Amino acid sequence: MAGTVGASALRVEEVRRFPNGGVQAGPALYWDVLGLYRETLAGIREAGPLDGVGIDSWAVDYGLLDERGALLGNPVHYRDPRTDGITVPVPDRELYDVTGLQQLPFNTLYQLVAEGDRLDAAATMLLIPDLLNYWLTGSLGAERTNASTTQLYDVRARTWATSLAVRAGIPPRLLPPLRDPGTVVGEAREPAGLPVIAVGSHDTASAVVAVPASGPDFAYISSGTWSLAGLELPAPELSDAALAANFTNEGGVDGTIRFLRNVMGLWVLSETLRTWSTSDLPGLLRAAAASPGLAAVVDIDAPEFLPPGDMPSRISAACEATGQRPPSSRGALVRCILDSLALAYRRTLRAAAAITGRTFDVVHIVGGGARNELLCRLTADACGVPVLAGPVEAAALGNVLVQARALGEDLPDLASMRALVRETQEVRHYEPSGAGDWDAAEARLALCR
Ligand code: LFR
Repeated sequence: MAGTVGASALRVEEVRRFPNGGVQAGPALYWDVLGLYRETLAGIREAGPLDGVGIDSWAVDYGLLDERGALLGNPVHYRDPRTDGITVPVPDRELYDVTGLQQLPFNTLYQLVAEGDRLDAAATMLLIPDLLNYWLTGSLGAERTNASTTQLYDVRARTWATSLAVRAGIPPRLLPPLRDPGTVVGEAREPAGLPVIAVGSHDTASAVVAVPASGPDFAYISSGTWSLAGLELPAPELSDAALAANFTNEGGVDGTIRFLRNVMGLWVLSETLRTWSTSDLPGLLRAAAASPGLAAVVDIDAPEFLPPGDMPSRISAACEATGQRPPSSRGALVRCILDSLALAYRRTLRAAAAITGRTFDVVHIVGGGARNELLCRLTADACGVPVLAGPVEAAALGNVLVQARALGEDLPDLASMRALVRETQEVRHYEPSGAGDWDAAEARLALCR
């Protein structure tokens, strides 16, 4: 994406798009990281003269480098089952106290433990954006927002949690110096001299920068492959209630905390389309809108929806296991996915508010899911508050806003960045309609848990 930022001006446009997904090769699911690097270089070339470049991506995954800085093996995809059954000799309460992170099987901590003695040959671990930055500039480092997703970062001390790493058997030499979003990583080798800037390199951190909130009482859903649903806090919330509900405290730009939970997201829908070998999303969404609401709901966060595969069969099985009739048409199945997502948003956002003692009077949906009108409408109905949907390209906007500030643009804080997003980007408004008995749907699932 190429972006332009100025007084009353903010724009991003697509320069180059390429597919990115898991590559199953033999027993492991990998990322094609060299392909991503090649496409990144091509994209930078195609964008023409630039003032800077910043990279954000999904979190938790990494490449290992040897002493010379050469890549040791291909980065593994977080949906690979290699962390199944992996544990660390640190009690959950203590782990949470230090890192504030939700337990997800794919946290970097567990992935590194799963590497076993392959770590012996490694000198450095670089998260994906840091790896691409390293290849662009030669500079080694770990951008803080993404480091905070590893479960190896001390969320209060804002340092690597080295003693925790040691107890888990991870050599602290692997953890490179931390860097803040908004600092310069270095100059690209090609095109020579192009400033490479650390942004909120965790895509969710960048997306939340561009949430067009005007007041303090908002909830957000960064909606794409995952739906990251939660609140922005000034400090981590590490209570027993937060731990029990498995909320995460990820580090944001300007020292904020993203108190949220990973909801399984549109991944379940995209895998469904892949299973059906169709790309007719608009047709399926029309059919879903015409199907009866809340006819069947599933716990979309159940672990069986994490790995790639045949989601329609998994959804039917989940309906049967909870005494509900499985959806009998494609439209009804898509409706079940969207109803279940909206129900999970409601559950998650209400829990976030209850645990923190805060309230929200609006839910912002940013990312690709903001385009999904049915999902936005259902979210407003489920949560009982208005939904403001957009911008779709929130992560790219948050990325360029932080770059622009680093390059001298007058955007002193998140509030000024968000005001610029409000002024320049399209946002759609959905009022709750009162449709659907969401309490009953929630009770139906709770009874079966
Ligand atoms: C979203 C995201 C989530 C993270 C997941 C895996 O793209 O970055 O925030 O939990 O991907 O890295």
